Amino acid sequence: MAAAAAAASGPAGSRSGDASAHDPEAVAARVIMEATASAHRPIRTLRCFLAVLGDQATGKSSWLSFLQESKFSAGYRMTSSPGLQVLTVVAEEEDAATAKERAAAGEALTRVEFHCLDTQGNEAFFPLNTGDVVWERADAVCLFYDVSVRDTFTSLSKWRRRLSEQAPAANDGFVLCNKMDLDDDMHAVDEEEARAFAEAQGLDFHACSVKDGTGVKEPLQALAARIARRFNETVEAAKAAASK
Ligand SMILES: Nc1nc2c(ncn2[C@@H]2O[C@H](COP(=O)(O)OP(=O)(O)OP(=O)(O)O)[C@@H](O)[C@H]2O)c(=O)[nH]1
Ligand SMILES: [Mg+2]
Repeated sequence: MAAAAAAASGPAGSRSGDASAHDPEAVAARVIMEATASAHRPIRTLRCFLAVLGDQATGKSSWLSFLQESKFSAGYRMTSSPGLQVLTVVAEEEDAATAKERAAAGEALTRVEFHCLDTQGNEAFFPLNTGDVVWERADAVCLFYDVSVRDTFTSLSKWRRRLSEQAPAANDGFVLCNKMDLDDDMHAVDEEEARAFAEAQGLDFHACSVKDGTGVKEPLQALAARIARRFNETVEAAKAAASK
């Protein structure tokens, strides 16, 4: 049965610049270890605070609702203050053979608990109070834009800067281009340009349509896999260092 062996004391998984990242005890302290209810494999849960940022009406809240409820609601209700939504994603392993090997060795399956901060795109609600705990805890960022409104893309540097000022550790994440269901002649941002921007920011690039459900889950799946991989590498490096 499930038994929490260590409560998480803070965000985990995506903080690559953290000096404690190579200290196995510090890493373990940030992880909720569970002797799992699953009959097959123990499950390790990592936690990541993800700030979802972007201009007004780009689809941030719709995306998070879709991930939670698997449905799209066409109405627009403006977000006026940040709200947290928790989504758990199992980190897929590199390939089926590796997964099988790890399962046979009794190694834990990793899942990432994303604490997603749905923010307000409307400038009327800025600046935030400094010391906003939720922003400061961000480990990763999702920069959202609407493919049919160029200004929402050009704003992304501003959103990144705004987050970096409050959460310098939020150096992982992705750019998410939304509303890909709209006709090509409405597309105001070239994908290559957006990919180059994401790369320059050290972020992944994904495109989706929350409206038709295309590409909606992939960004978090990819981020979860990266966080899990980094965690495993950190643990392996610590083990290797300890055995020297
Ligand atoms: N065509 C289309 N419309 C979408 C898509 N995703 C969201 N919308 C619509 O875009 C509008 C804004 O969506 P929201 O999710 O509220 O936008 P937001 O980014 O949370 O906006 P703020 O809370 O003001 O920052 C709504 O009318 C949605 O129905 C999509 O993939 N395609
Ligand atoms: Mg919103």
